[in-house]
Amino acid sequence: MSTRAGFVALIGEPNAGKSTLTNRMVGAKVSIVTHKVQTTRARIRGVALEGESQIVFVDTPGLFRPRRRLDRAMVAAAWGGAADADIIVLMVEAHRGITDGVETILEGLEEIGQGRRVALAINKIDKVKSEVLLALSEELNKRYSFERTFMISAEKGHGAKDLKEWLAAELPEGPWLYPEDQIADLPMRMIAAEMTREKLTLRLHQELPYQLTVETEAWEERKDGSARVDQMIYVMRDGHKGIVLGKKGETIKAVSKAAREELEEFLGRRVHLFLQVKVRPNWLEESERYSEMGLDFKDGNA
Ligand SMILES: Nc1nc2c(ncn2[C@@H]2O[C@H](COP(=O)(O)OP(=O)(O)OP(=O)(O)O)[C@@H](O)[C@H]2O)c(=O)[nH]1
Ligand SMILES: [Mg+2]
Repeated sequence: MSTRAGFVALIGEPNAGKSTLTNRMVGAKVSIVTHKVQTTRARIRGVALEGESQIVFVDTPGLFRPRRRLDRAMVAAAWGGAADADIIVLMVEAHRGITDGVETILEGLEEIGQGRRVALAINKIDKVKSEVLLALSEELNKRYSFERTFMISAEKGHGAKDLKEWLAAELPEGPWLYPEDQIADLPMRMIAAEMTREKLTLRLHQELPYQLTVETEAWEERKDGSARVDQMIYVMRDGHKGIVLGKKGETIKAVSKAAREELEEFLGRRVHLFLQVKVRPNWLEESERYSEMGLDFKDGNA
């Protein structure tokens, strides 16, 4: 039997459920998920197996109208992910339908989709009635000629198997791209930083998550089998530092505990996690911050 392998880029508006679907397909949490928009900042590759096929899911940042440098770098990373993929899957939220944002993505697909295979996945079908779904599917297929349409719930799992089997059968024949047991293509220190950023995002109010970034500064393997991990949280203002720390350090303590527990589960061993907060008013304009995130600083040029 011959093997198949290739890249499947998941694109869509912020919050469409791209990371949720990536994790479901991989069967492990490789990409962070929150209820807030613009959670994913760079391309995260998650590796899934289906029969003789290895499907490399490329989870991308949401596509939106970029205003700041970070926005532009994120959007460039998302379209870049689509351009490099064997198959593009556009994810649209069932209950939101064809928003202005979706319209803009459809326009972008006219160019990026040329000569590429593009499928549609209407997500969050658990939130709407079937009549709504059929009408939305028809309307979207009028606007763009998708090769296939899937109705899914990335969170609950409906339709995910169908989509996975289809992708597995459609990828090009060829040897697998990663070892059989690899589930993500992202350095462990970056995965660990993302876990902390997720916990921070879940705890802090709306605007702040965008204003911070997390970097793993040191990773030390200890003789007893545990790891010591030191991370820096960069914020832009003094006031933000206070918010991240919380009253009597309560917030950062809770974040640290939650992130450590997740990291321990992922690694299957003990972790000592140390978090620090630094005010860095200009971090959004520092190229080193972008390379740490896995983004190209130059992509953010206006
Ligand atoms: N009800 C429902 N919620 C979902 C489903 N899929 C994802 N969600 C929720 O939608 C929110 C956003 O999910 P993410 O996976 O982070 O979305 P994303 O597209 O990666 O978002 P960005 O990284 O910001 O671009 C989270 O609260 C998920 O739990 C679904 O099928 N049904
Ligand atoms: Mg995401």
